[in-house]
Amino acid sequence: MKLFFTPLPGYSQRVEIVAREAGVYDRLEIIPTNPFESPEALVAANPLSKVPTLVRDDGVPMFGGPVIYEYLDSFNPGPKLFPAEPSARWEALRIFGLAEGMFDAADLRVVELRRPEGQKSPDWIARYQRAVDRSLDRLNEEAKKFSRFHIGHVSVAGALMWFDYLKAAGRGEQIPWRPNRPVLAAWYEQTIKRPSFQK
Ligand SMILES: N[C@@H](CCC(=O)N[C@@H](CS)C(=O)NCC(=O)O)C(=O)O
Repeated sequence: MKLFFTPLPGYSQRVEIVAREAGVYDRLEIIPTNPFESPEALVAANPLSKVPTLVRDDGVPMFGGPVIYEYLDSFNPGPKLFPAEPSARWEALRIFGLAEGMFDAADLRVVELRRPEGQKSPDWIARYQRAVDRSLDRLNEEAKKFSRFHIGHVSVAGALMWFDYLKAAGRGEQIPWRPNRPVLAAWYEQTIKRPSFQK
């Protein structure tokens, strides 16, 4: 399987985590790609020119993180990240929806911050920032009830990992998510001990 992947942590890192949880990481051929340059091979596979994009062994492209995660999870011999039992599934998808939306808002904020001076929109940067902050507050509440590991948790922890990376990168793009969110912070410290995150 070919994975169009940006070498910078972000969307693609969560694909790696799901692939490791499902035991199929070694089957991925990783193609470092900058989606903003719309390279021919990416656009041929995905007209959206976005990463992540996965091309299956039979040549069929899968568009976007959520579909790729569920496809990779279908190979998972153990407990699935996408549970089959309806109430567990809805709970996982509910958290997944919030975390993916938070990630998208954080990504768009960084994209906006990296635009040339004069083209940046302070209003949009502030709007994305507020969406991220509210989502973090909600996730701190939701984390009180987090139990069996599922796809929503991959998405939440993957986002927090990326926020830590932004801080370490020191480009002024950091999202200080820990203050006043002790439940989320404690859950995160436990979660990243999983081998799929450590690698
Ligand atoms: N939620 C989607 C969003 C994908 C996404 O927006 N990826 C960004 C990563 S920076 C991208 O490829 N942007 C390029 C563009 O929007 O042209 C997913 O997980 O697939």
